[in-house]
Amino acid sequence: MRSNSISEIANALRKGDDFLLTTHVHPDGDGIGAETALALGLKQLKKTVMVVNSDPIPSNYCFLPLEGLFRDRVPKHAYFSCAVALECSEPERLGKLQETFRGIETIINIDHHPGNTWFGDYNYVRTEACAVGEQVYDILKTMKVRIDPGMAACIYTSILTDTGSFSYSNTTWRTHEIVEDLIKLGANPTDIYQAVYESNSPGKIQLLGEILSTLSFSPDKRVAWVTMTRKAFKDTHTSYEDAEGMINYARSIKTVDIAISFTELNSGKVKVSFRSKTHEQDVNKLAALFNGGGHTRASGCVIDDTLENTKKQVLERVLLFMKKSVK
Ligand SMILES: [Mn+2]
Repeated sequence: MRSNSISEIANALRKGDDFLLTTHVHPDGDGIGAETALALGLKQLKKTVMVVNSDPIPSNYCFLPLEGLFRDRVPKHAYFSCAVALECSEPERLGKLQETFRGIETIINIDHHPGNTWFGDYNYVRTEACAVGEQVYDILKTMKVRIDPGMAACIYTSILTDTGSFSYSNTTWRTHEIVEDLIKLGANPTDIYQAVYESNSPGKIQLLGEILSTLSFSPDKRVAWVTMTRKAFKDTHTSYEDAEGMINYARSIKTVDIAISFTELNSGKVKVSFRSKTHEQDVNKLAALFNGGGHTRASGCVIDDTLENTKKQVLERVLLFMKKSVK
């Protein structure tokens, strides 16, 4: 399968009239920034647009110009000629929206994950894009949309969050070239950084304390893991979204090559996230052992077992994996 060209995607978007946009379950900064920027761009082109996500938007992204675009769920008799999935590597990532997508004639799949399953009628998959927000920027430019300050803030947020504030290896000259343009177009780096990273609730920082107190290591200290129990969320009045990024504290330790977080979900299943420091430790392969996926340096899976059993089986496999990866 080949990715459609950017002009083919632009043409498909021009042809559509009634759009449904979404991103993956538990939406992150990239997905929210990308869907909002694209929705505003399509509105400028006089299209009818609705954005519906499977899960709520974390409060630190509510400063974005979301108003009038989002609905909590798809209205019963709503009609859409075209649906766009942003940052979804496979239909399962659509969550509650999966059913609605089945009934829509044209599906456009825009993503940068290497494991994308090409489920769209049109697929724009570019693994070299640092964020889906970068892909949306290119699409809007191709469609000659005027990027206003609100849209610039959305795309900036996508790129800021998906590059770890311009620190991950997906940060390139092109990232900075786009960001230069976004700042010229009205995105404010200080305001956006403060809204995204310095607007924490007291409970979120208490949750961080709870999570860090569970930090554990392999004997050689190359693997570190944290555990997030349902009790920790309950005690601090926080939710799953508040734990986003906390795994990075484990990865930030000098000796650590692979960081893992185990999160007890409300469903009783356990979400396992993997982060690695270098491309030499391909955690996408690790997640694939448990029917998950993602990127080389960030991946995850969900395991239907108790927290204790999940930790035991995952840690056993990870330690084996580390042995194999020693040259
Ligand atoms: Mn992304």
